[in-house]
Amino acid sequence: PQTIYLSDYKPFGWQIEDVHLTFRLAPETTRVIARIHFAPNPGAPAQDFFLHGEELRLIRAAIDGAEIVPVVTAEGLRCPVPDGPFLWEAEVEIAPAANTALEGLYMSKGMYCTQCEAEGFRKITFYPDRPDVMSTFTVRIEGDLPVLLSNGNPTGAGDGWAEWHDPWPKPAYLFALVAGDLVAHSDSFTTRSGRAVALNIWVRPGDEGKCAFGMEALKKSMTWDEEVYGREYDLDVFNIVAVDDFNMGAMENKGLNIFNSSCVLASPETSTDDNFERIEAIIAHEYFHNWTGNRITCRDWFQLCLKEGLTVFRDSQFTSDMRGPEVKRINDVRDLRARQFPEDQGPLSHPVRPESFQEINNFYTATVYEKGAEVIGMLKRLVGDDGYARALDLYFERHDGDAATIEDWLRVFEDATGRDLGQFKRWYSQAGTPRLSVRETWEPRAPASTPPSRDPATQEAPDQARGDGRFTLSFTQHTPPTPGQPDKAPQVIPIAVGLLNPNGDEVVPTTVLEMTQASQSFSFDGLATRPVASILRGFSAPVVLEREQSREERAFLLAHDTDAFNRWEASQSLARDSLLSTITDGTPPDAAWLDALHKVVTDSTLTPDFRSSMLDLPSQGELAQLLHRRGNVPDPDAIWQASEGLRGIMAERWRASLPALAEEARVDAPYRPDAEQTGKRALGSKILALQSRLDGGKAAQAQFDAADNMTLQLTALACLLRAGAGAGDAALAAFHAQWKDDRLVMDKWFGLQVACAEPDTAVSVAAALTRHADFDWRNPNRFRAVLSALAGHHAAFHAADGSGYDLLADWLIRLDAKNPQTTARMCAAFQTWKRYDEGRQARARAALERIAATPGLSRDTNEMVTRMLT
Ligand code: BAL
Ligand code: ZN
Repeated sequence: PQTIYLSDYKPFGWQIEDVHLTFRLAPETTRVIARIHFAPNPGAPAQDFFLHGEELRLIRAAIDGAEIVPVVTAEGLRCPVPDGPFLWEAEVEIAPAANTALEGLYMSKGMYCTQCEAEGFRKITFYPDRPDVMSTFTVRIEGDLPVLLSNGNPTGAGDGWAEWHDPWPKPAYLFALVAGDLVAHSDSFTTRSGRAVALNIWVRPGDEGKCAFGMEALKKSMTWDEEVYGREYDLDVFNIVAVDDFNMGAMENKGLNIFNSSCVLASPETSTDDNFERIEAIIAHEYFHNWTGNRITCRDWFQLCLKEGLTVFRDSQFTSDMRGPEVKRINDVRDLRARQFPEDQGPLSHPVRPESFQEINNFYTATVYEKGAEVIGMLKRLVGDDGYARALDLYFERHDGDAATIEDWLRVFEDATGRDLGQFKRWYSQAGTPRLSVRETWEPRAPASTPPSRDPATQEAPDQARGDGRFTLSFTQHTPPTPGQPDKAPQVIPIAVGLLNPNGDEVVPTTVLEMTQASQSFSFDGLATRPVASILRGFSAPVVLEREQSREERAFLLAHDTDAFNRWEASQSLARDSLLSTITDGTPPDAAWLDALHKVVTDSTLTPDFRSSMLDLPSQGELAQLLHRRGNVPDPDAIWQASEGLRGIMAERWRASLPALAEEARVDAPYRPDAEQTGKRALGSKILALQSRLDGGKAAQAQFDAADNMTLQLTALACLLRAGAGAGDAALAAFHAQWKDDRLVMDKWFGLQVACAEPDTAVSVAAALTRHADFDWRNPNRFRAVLSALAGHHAAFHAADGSGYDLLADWLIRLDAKNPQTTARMCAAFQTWKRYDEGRQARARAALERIAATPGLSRDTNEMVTRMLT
C-alpha cells in the first residue's frame, strides 16, 4: 500500500467554479450526473489531470461537450484537458444497496444516505476528492421517496424531485445527500443578526418522540456559539438526520448533519443520563464545526486536528458551561487516560499532526481529537483568555473560506499575542506523553532579595503568609521514544500550581509556571511555613506527573485543595497506590485514604456529581498501564481481584452510611436530564453498586422494578448482573421483553451482559450473544455493543488462554470484508498487547498475525495490524 506524506503536499492544478450534480436514485443502479466547471489554478505546479474515483461505472464523460474516453484505474481517471477553463461532464452508475462499507452513498433500512469524510465522495463521482478543492454545489435529487435532502438551502421541489443549492464553497467531504421516508421534528432559530433558520431533525416514523432533547441542544449550541465565539449560522435551514447504520458518531456536512441514531435520539425511558450528556455534546460538536471545519477547513488530511482538536475543545467548553466545569474536566481526563494515553504510549503512537499515513480513516484518533483539544487548552492557558479571544477573532477573520494549516493557526496566535510559538509547535509534531517529574526544596531562611536560581519565576507570597522561607519546585521533563521518533526535544509545558499552608489556607493561588527546558526550577519566596504544593491543577498539560509525595500530603490535598480536579487527583493517586500494593504484594487497602474519601463522599456541601466522581476508581486498564510504566508485567486477573476486593471493602467499611447516601441521592421530581438530577443519579448508582455487594441485589431489584427511566433501570440491571448467582436473570428477561423492539436499548442489553460478566465467563457470554438472533453484525452499533464491550473488559479480553483475543479476531476478520473502517478502528483493542506476559503476548500476536494473513484484507486493517506487529 502507498504511504502518503505531509511533506509531499502540492496544490491541485485546477480550481472549481461550481459543481452541479443530478442523482437518479435506485438501490442497485443510481445514476450520478456531474457538470463541473474547472479552471487552471495559477498557484499550482504543472500536473496531469487526475480525478479520484472508486467503485464507479463510468457511463459517459465529456469535456466542453465533446465525449472523451479517459484512462480509468481502481483509483480514478486521467485524461488530457484544455489549457484554459473547461466544462467537465460525467455520468456514472453506483450501487448504494451493495455498499456495506458505509462510505459514499449507501442504504440504511431503505433510506439513502452518505458519508464522505474523509474520502467517500470518490465513491459517488469522479472528483478531486481533497479538502483544499472547494466549490459551491447545486444538487438535484430524483427519487420516489418523500424526503430528498442535500446541503445548503432548498431551491425547488416537485413530485419525486428536489433541488438544493449550497452557496458556501466547500470541499467534497462535506457533501451530503439523504433520501427516505422520514418525518421531521421541526423548530426555528433566529440568529442575532435576524436570520430566520428552519431547524429539522429527520427520523424514521416512530422515532419522532425522541427528538425534543436534541433540538433543545441544537438551539443552545447556536446561542452559545454566538455569545462565546461570535459565530452565527449562515443558511436558511439546518437539517439533522438520524441513521441507524453509521460508522462514526455523527458528521458535520454543511447544513445537513448526519447522525448515528444513538447520538441524537433520546427519551427518558430509553436513554441514560450519560446518553443525554453525550448527545448534547455531539450535537454541539457537529454544529460548532460549521465554523471550525466548514467555513475554515483543512488544507489536507494531515491537518485534521485543526478542525477536530479545536471543535472538541469548543464542545468541552460548551459542556462545562451547561453542566459545570469541574466534573467535565475530571471526565475528560479520565477519558484521555483511558483512550489517548495507551495510544500515545504504544505502537499506534503518532503526533497530533501525523506526517504520514496509508489510510486516513485510521487517524480519527484520540490523539488527533482529544490530545488535539488538550493542546488548545494549553495554548489558551499560556496566552490567557483575552489573548485566546483575540487570536480566535483573527483566525475567523483571516481564514474564513480557507483550507488552512496548523502553521496558519499558530500564526494567528503569534500575531494576536506577540508570542513566539516555535517551541510550542512541538506539541503538534512530537508523539508520546511527556513524563514530568518534580522535586521540592524548602529553605526556611532565604531572604527574597537573594535570587534563588537563574529562573525568573520567583513568586512572592501574599502579606498574610509572609516569612523568610523559599519553596522551590524543580521539574524535569522527558518524552520516551515512539515509533519513528527516537529522540524528543523539550516541550513547552504550562504547569498550574497552587500552594497551601498546613492549616489549609491557600498562600499562593493558581499560578501558571511555563516550563520550556528539560530541567527547570521555580521558586516561591517570602513564605512563613513549608507549603503543600498542588501541582498540575486542572490537569494543565497532557503529561504523566511523576511525583514522590507522602500519603499524608495527598490526603491533605484530598481534603483541602481548592482545585477540584486536584482534589480528585489526590484521591485517585492514593487509590492507585493502594491498588498497586494489593496487586503486587497483597497489602490490604489504605484505610486512611478510605476514611478521607468517605468524608468527602458524605460531605453534603459538595455536589453529588463531584462526590460521585470521587467514587470512581482507576480503571483496570489504567492500572495495567501504570504497572507497565513502572517496569512490571501487569496480571489482569490480579488487577481484577484487587479492584473487586477494594469495592467489597468499601461497601463493608461504609455499610452504615449507605442508606443515608442512597436517600440523599434519590430524585423525587419528574425526570430531567440536567446536571443537578444527573449528578444525584450518578451518586445513587455508585451507592447502589456498593449496597448490592452487601444485600445480593435486593435494593437493585427494587429499583429495577420501580424504575421509570432508563438510567435507574439500567444501573439496577447492571448491579443485578454483577451480583451473580442468577440474581439478574429475571431482570434481564424482563428488560428484553420490554425493549426487544427498540434497537438502541437492545444495544445496551447486549453490551451490559458482557461488561458485567465475571472474567471467566465474559468471553463465552460474548460468543453466545454473537449467536443471538438479534445480533446483526453488519450494524456497527450492534457489533460494537458486544465486541467493544469485550475489548473493554480488561480481565476477559486479556484472558490467559487467549480466548478474548481469538473471539475478537474472528469477528474482525469477518467484518473487514464488509466494513473496513469499523474493523480497523476496533483493531486498536490490541494496541497494548506487548505489555503482558509471554503467554498472552504469544496469543495476541497469533491473533494479529491471523488477521494480517487474511486474504483480501483491507488497506485500513492491514495498516493497523502492521503498525501493532512492528
Ligand atoms: N468529522 C467527523 C465527525 C466529527 O468529528 O464530527
Ligand atoms: Zn469533529
